[in-house]
Amino acid sequence: MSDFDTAWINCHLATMAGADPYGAVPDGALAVKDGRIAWVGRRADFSGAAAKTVDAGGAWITPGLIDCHTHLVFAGDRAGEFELRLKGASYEDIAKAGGGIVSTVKATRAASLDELVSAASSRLQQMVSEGVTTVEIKSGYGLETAAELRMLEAATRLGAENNVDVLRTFLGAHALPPEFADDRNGYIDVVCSEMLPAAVEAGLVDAVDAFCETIGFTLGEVARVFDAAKALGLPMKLHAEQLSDSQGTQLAAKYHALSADHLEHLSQDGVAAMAAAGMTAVLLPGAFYFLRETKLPPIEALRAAGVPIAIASDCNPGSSPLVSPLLTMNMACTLFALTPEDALAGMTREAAKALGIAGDAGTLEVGKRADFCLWRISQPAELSYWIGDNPLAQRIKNGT
Ligand code: DI6
Ligand code: FE
Repeated sequence: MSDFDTAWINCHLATMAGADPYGAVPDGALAVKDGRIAWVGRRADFSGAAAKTVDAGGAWITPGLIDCHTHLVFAGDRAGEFELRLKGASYEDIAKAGGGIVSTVKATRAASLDELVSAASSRLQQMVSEGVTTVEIKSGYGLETAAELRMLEAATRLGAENNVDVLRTFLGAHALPPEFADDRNGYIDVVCSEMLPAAVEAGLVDAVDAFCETIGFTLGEVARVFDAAKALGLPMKLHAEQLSDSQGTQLAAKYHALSADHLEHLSQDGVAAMAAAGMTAVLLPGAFYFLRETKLPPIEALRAAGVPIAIASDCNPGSSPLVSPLLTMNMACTLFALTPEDALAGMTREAAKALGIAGDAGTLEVGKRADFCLWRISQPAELSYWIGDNPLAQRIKNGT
């Protein structure tokens, strides 16, 4: 009987754990058993028998990348709105004129489950080809029970068909659907007492999110959604302070949400609330870039308060048509001045915290899922450095 199923040698490890930069172990070894990491450390210290030993050819091994905030499932695109914005219309103007999220809702409602899966598959495969092993996918373009369930079913199928862990977030409170234009309360009623319970009943929900914004939902409306989530025992996340300081973060902190996401307009008060509640900040440089924002999230204040900072693609058709985790890391460095080490942590260890799966993923540590990537690079900073290159040599999911 072998101690391990497979061992990787002739590699350097960026474990993203421990005190050293990148948790680096030069000339390391990594072994897996039953889909979990069973040994990690210096090759010189490695002992035990492996059924199979892989010479990694000097590759760097990192944890599998985790994209912790995406709207990957949707139909159609909004390239026309991109053109309008470049002619002077703002994202908010377009939303108020009945375009924006609502126009993707029309396309998504009209799409079948197969169509949703097939449109999202190519986006997911791009992410996987750059080392993604876990992805969060939100609903929120259905905004009626059947279509929200269909989106969440599509997300579930995408995970199974592409060998990726998918976490599904219910985002019924993403935008007000046109048929409820004069009845905001009525829509929140449906979200809380019909859509969310039906999605939970179908086993399709891992967390609940909402869009707290002037063009989204108010603090009171979000609180109703969070009360419903809490009653069902679901963790919460919030799109907060993206376009204005609506103080959604403080509300999310009261509910001990896992994360608040976007945060360009976050105040010092909001930072303190996040720290006190043990929340993770999810920064989305793709949306900042694509909406040509100029107000930066308060990165120094978040760091000083010890708030973990994750980064994600926010892949969606309106504000961030971004399907590249490596470009997301590059943008986090160039636009938000994260270090390459923080960017990699943001797509691994801290992203796991934002999803509540830190016990299981995000670092190379014994006991965690054997999800990792082998890269043809000479130092880990290269992962954030190249623009449009993909040095992935191999992606290992659950040990194979
Ligand atoms: N904020 C965003 O950036 C995405 N959703 C949200 O609440 C954009 C979604 C879209 O424009 O389709
Ligand atoms: Fe988003």
